Amino acid sequence: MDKKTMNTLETRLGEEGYRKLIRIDNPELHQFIARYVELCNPGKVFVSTDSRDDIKYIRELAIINGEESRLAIDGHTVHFDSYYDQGRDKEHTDILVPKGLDLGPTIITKDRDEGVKEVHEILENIMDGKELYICFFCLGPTRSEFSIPCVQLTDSSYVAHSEFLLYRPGYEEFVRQGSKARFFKLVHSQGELDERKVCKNLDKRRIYIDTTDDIVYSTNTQYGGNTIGLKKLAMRLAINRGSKEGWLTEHMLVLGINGPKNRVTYFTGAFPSLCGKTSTAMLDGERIVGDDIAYLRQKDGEVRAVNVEKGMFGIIMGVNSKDDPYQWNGLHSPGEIIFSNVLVTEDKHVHWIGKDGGVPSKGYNHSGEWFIGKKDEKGKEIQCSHPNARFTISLDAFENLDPKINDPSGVPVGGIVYGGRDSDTCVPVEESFDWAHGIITKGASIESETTAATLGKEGVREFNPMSNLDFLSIPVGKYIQDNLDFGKDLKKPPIIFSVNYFIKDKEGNFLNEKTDKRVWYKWMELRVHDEVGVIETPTGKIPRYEDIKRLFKEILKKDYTKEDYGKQFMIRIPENLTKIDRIKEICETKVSDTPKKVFEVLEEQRQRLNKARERYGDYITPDKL
Ligand code: SPV
Ligand code: MN
Repeated sequence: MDKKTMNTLETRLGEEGYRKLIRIDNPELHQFIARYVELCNPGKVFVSTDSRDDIKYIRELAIINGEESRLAIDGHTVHFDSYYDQGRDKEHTDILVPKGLDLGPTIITKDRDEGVKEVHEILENIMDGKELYICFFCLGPTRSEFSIPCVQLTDSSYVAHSEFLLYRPGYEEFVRQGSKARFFKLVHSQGELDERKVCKNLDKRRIYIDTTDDIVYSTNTQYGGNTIGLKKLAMRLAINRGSKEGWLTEHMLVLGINGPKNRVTYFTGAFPSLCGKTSTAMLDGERIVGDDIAYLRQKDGEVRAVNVEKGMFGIIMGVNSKDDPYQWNGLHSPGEIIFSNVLVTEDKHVHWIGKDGGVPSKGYNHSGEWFIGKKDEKGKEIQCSHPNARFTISLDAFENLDPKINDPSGVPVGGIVYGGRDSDTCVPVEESFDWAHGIITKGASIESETTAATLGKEGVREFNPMSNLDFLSIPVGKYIQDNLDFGKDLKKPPIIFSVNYFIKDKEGNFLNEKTDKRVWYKWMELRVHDEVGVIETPTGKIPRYEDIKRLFKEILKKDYTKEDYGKQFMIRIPENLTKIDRIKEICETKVSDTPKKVFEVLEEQRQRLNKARERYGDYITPDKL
């Protein structure tokens, strides 16, 4: 270690902190920490190892600092973000690019030199008089080829506490990897807080991702999606790294489906935020591995996936005892949970939109003191909780956790599922013809109506390839090509499916119940093993009525009628054709370097749709095919 670095660390970290840090033999890490300690200038520094005591220290500070408050159930706490800091701030989230690098029009970028300069100015002395927490984590299981060590610097005990719930501790992994560690660096400061302990300087909210140096900066924000560095921020770094090395970082759940004869078949699934991803990962009777981010690698001719995380930052809106039994139980048991932006009642219980029981008439929420009918500055009625209110919990709180969660070699992937918020085009479940058809017409063609997970207007149909658009740090065309290439040279590629939980009839009524998805996954499980037949349509392969009817009876104890099947699985030719037009136009105008294969596969699909239309008309029920 050079003298200057050593000097800084010795004086600023204190004896114990210094001793903990130098157990990690990595000069780049030491320099990085010294640099940001000097810049942010905290009053105090705490270096955390993986020990229980260190983690407990941070957890307790979150209460003492007022970033979290205790609730009635043991271990439960609540945290609030500013009323205007309730979702990912896409507008101020930029990939920093060196001069000459163009990521295309759909990815927000900023000149790297300018961005670093700006954020360094914001960070200067930002931690004056505060405590800085230096924490180490590992993305993916430890001792694995998937492992990516990360160091997080933050002055928010809430952020650090959340990360200990969500990620595997990584101090020992850093010690093990020493100077070989190719680690990610995350710098966060919430900046000044007001008396409610929420960010004051939202005008200086910045989230900058520097893929050249593997550093992420986040300032003047608390909302988890903007601050929990290991989540969507490190994800951008991992996408960039994986693209260079031939593996994938996906916005995907990982789920084990129990098949016949005690067989478990693993699926990954990509859905835009607030489109049923967590409730799919928590499917009744199945096994969760992960609910948000997965790394996928090829190994011996098959695809293996890991959950990058070990906890859940889940959406709480709509969680109820009937549809979400595991979450319901987890959220009502003692143990560590951070609720955010929910309603807290006088007796320190929490309530949220869509919870069982009536809405309390008053309480405290992200808007401060709250009562039914309260309106915000713009005259908009404030609901009891924010639609993007969340809970942070470790997955081991759930009885349906798959024992393979920490397997260093991941789980084998039998199927990949893509879905979006689509009210009028795709059938509830459909298999693709092959890898390229699946990647292009199912994954790359996801369109979804926007939700409260991001700041801005809701309900606008947006192009969102693999549900990953918000997190891409490489050109979209390159990303699609990487996905196409990933399926080559596999002995038996995973089967690619699409699902649509949001299909409606002409009158605007949902055609399915939330629980119907249990049947779709059991059907896909059988398809992976080629144990049920299909009906070919112009857009893919759909279930036969008799198989689905049997599964509805077995799993949901429901009589599934031919009429429902006909409505749900009707092929909607006009909507599918206009979707192709939209995707094609976006790929021509907004995506740089779209692979040629995309246009070929879309064109083939168009021809199949046109042919079917000539023969059967615009709306085709499966019995005609
Ligand atoms: C999402 O919005 O997709 C999330 C939560 O999983 S966030 O951390 O905001 O990304
Ligand atoms: Mn997500």
